[in-house]
Amino acid sequence: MTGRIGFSASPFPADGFREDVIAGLSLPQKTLPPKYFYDARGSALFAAICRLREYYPTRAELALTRAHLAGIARFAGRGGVLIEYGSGAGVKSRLLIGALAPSTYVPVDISREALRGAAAALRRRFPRLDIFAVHADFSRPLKIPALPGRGRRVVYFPGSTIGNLTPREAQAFLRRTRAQVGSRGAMLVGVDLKKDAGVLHAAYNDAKGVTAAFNLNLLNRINRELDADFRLNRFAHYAYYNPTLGRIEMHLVSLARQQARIGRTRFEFEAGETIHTENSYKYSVAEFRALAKSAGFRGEKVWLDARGRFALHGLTAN
Ligand code: AVI
Repeated sequence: MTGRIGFSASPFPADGFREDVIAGLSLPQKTLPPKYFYDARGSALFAAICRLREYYPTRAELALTRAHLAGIARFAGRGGVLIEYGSGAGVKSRLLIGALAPSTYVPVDISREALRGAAAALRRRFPRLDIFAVHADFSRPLKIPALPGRGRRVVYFPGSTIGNLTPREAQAFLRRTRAQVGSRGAMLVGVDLKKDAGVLHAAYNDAKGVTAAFNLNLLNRINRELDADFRLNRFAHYAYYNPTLGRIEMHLVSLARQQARIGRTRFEFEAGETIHTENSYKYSVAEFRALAKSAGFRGEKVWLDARGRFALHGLTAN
């Protein structure tokens, strides 16, 4: 029997790009939300980051998934409903689907194109699998429509994207996920571990300048989509590890005193002033378990890669 394929769109808040950018640049510490990195060029640059020698998280997570696949499948169980936050286009998703043999696979992503592409590719690889793609922004409260599949719900959230939320946002996000999977459900979440600051610094300051291009592309996108006039050669990429807060901070530094216009709104920049574009929190196993506990999950299992750089947490309802 061939699997069914479905597509649903959760009601999207009106496109808030302009409002978010203007609100963020009006704060005392100018800020831009990292979710806007991912236009077509930003997504291509992020894919290039994942292949960089210095950017270890992608390889480390894939290696640990391969090494511990049988244990991960035992924890998550077979034949249930696998919900992935992300399009499911990657090798890790295929490994997991192969090992868990879910009755239904539900990729949730903000990009319609990424979802359609991934669903078509998965359909070829797993012809019997029911795929129910949901076009939605999972960083906001999410209503997944009644699912056709039966069985335990397991949410898969790889890539340490949870690290791009503040701990408070991550707690709220985990709480919503806990409600979504129910009392019998589980979550598999990829989390980057705390480590030597030099290794972290190199991962976000690569020699080829791909991360710099990724960061600056945000201004490019604002120029293109919001009728703005940022001069990209007057801003520079700046990323460092903040040990007190346990996070990489990415900024764009203004190289001169200057103005930029977005539509009719003008913004002033002092020389050396920064726009804070991203946080990437790093958690020890104990820190992340404490966060998960505060959101109603129990950290039941954890798998690490051989070099102890990255963790996949297996959480169950508390
Ligand atoms: C998507 N996210 C987990 C990446 C990270 O490492 O925080 C985004 C990124 N930013 C710069 N390099 C990669």
